Amino acid sequence: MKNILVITDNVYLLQQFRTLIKRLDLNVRFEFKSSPGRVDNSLMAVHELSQIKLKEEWQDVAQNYDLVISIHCKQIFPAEMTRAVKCINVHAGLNPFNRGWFPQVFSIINGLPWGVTIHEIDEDLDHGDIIIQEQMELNAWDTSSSAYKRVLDKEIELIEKVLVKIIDGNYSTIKVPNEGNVNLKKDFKELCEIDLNEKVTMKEAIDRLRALSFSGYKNAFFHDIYGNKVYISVNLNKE
Ligand code: 0FX
Repeated sequence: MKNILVITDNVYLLQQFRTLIKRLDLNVRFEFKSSPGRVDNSLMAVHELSQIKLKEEWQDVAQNYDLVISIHCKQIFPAEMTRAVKCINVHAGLNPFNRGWFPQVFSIINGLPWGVTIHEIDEDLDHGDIIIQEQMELNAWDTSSSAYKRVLDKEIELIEKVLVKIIDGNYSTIKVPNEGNVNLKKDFKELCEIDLNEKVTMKEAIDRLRALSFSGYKNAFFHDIYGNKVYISVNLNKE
């Protein structure tokens, strides 16, 4: 029986994935782990998750598992590990466009295509050969939040399409057509600081603010003349 390690730092996706594999009733042993400090301790217990530090434990992983699936694992996979065991990434972006951090945020701003990609993991971020991908629409009324909600279910939909093939090693891939572009956490942080004197079009202003609007997070901010830090987010409503 094959041993598969699923590493995820996203509890919603973990639940959806567990529901899916129960329904598919696969003859496979799954283990679930998360990155240190990424999931609340109480949730770790509820979801029977244990932690893994890939930098320190990658050799054990390579020895003990036939396949590793990252479903929003925040750790970079060590290159040695990706060479020693097949590693697959489920990514909420359309490689090679806006690889890396929060793809929907950057796609709202730069207009590059967005969607879901499931790919083999190589040494570079969101880069390996593509197993399946699907472009998704970004509407003029989307915020980062509304787009993100849609993409999670699309990820599960695509996982369902290819999971058995991936487990059986019976899938084909396509090479990434070019290197595309990569955004890092620091690029997101830079976007958050709004310069009140910057001259932009209304479209650029609205796009920037909706790209940084995500319920539960304080992202975009400016400083008023007294030095107060003021957070800003927007709501958009289609008639
Ligand atoms: O797990 P994830 O959905 O995705 C991130 C990267 O974008 C992705 O490329 C990588 N494969 C994955 C392992 O990590 O990120 P998250 O759960 O931290 O955030 C989900 C959304 O929440 C994000 O798309 C935008 C929003 N958010 C999150 C943070 C932490 C904000 O708007 N502000 C924030 O400070």
